[in-house]
Parts: sequence; C-alpha cells; structure tokens
Amino acid sequence: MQASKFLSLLLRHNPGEIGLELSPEGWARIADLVRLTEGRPVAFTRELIGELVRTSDKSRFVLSDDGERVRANQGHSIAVDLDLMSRQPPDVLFHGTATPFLESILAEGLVKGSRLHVHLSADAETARKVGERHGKPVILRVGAARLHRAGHRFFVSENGVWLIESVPAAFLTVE
Ligand code: HQG
Repeated sequence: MQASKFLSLLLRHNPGEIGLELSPEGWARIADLVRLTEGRPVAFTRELIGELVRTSDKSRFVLSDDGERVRANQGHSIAVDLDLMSRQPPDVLFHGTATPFLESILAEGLVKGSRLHVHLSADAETARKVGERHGKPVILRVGAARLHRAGHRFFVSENGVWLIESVPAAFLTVE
C-alpha cells in the first residue's frame, strides 16, 4: 500500500491496525507513527510524514503547530472532533457519485454511510472526480442555500471540503 493511503487509513479509519492511539480531536503523535511502523512495509519517518502533508493533492493531512502531531482534515469514519465551524454555504454545491447509486440516492437522499459526513464540493469538476472513484460518474446539484434555510448545518474542512449530515432527495437534481 502507498504511504499516503496507509496514513489515510490509520488517521481516518483504523488506527488500531498498528496499535496507534488518536486524541479525541484525531491527532496522532508523529513519534508514535514512527515507532509503531518500524520494520513494516510502510515505515514512517518524520521526513516522510512531512512530505506526505506537503504533497497531498487534496491537503488531506495537517501538522500541529508544534510539528509533533498529524491528523486528517476530513474523511473519517471513526468519531473525532474536528471542531469545525458551521458556515453559510453558497447557493449551490455539488456531490459526485456513480450510476449504480443514483436510484437509491434519489429515493432516500444522500446519507453518510460509514463516514462522519456527506462530502460536497463547490465545483462540479471536483464532484466528477470523486464520482469516478465509484464507476461511471454522476454529478448531483445540491440546493445548499435552500437546505441551509431549512435548518441544516454546513461545515467546511480545513482543506475546503463541504460537509453535512445528510441531504434529503428534495434538495438534489442531476446535472
Ligand atoms: C453514495 C475522497 C446509495 C455516495 C473524495 C458515494 C471525497 C449513496 C458513496 C471523500 C447514498 C460513499 C468522500 C444512498 C450516498 N444510497 N448510495 N442513499 N447516499 N451514497 O467514498 O463522497 O481522496 O464514503 O454518493 O475526494 O465518494 O479519500 O464518499 O458514492 O472527498 O481524500 O455512497 O473521499 O477523498 O462513498 O468520497 P465514500 P465519497 P480522499
């Protein structure tokens, strides 16, 4: 497994895989990551972690101010408190999915599945790329301002992903 994928797995989904402990806010100590992966196929060093933080195409990771800890900016399935501020969304946001999911989504709306949030993007192109990961992409337009007025809370992760608990089908249209 690529180092970046492995770091995502540990910080978002399964720190227990190597016996790593995260803080309630999702931080891992870099010294722990180095110690617990020694001799493994992916053996983290401080330099490698710094490089992954700097080069992640979507800024998936962030270092703490003192440089001693690292966490994922979003995408978790384990409960972490990212202390996100709720924000007023733009009129429209987008969600990328794939054809096999469409019927179910139009019936029950967008649900978060195993992740902590449903992920939305400000531009359709990003949504298309997200959808492609699952098959033939479908872009859904989300009536975000309307949803916000209806009382749903929106959050933005540090790397610019819009996050929400769910999107009822009435607020979705296929692009
Ligand atoms: C679909 C990547 C059936 C949903 C990306 C999606 C993103 C439903 C899939 C981030 C449904 C979940 C997250 C319903 C939603 N019925 N299917 N009612 N509601 N779905 O991977 O949004 O590269 O958990 O449309 O860039 O694809 O990892 O979520 O297709 O930002 O940093 O269920 O992951 O970021 O799939 O992707 P996922 P996602 P990273």
